[in-house]
Amino acid sequence: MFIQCIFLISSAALIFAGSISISERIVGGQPANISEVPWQVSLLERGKHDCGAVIFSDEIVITAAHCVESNNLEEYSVRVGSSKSNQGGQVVQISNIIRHENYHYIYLLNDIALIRLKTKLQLGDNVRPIPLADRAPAGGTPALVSGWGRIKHKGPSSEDLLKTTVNIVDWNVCRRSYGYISKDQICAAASGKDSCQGDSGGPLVVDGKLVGIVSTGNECAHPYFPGIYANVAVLKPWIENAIKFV
Ligand code: 4AZ
Repeated sequence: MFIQCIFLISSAALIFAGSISISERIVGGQPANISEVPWQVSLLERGKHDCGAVIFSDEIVITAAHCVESNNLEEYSVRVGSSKSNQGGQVVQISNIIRHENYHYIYLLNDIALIRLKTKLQLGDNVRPIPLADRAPAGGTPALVSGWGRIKHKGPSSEDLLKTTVNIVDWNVCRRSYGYISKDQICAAASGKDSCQGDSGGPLVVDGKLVGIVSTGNECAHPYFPGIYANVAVLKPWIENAIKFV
């Protein structure tokens, strides 16, 4: 009886501890000032934050293809230079979108798109392009991800910009988690920390270079499933070519 009691109490404690860690298993973010990640963009759909994006130059931003599936350019605009998703900074209309030709909307392969802005961004401390990575960092490398997405799976999103640090996951390890991922994808994870819905299209950064674009994943901060990002080093030739046409 005593043993059973101890067992019951300890398993209740385990369940309790488990539920705490689940409820804390959010993006695990801290507030960020836009000046810390001045390349961060909010992609607006009909005036409301829908996705992240990244400043490539004063007239081109990069986002996830799954963020711009509509061909109606009028639906989209971008907000730059603000830590808030719903106010401040510069809001600019867009004039063109190119999605990757081999974007696959179910598997989210080649989940990348370029957006040309109607008017040039005024660059400054809060509005800066970020260079593209030439190579994917090794597994274990810490990377910074930021955005206004959900603070946990199926949870609310944040009006204030959040950032968190995740570690690049070795490609083969990530492939084993999911069964299949593609070479144009790179994964990152950390306990209780992840990107989530609404962060898509936003930046994953190592050493001041863009290594990933938030793409997808199974839930958010799931212990067995890393976040999946478009692999910028692999997609760089596509980006550099598509810039000529967007
Ligand atoms: C999404 O649905 C999504 N944990 C984005 C990122 C992640 C999961 C889902 C990564 O847009």
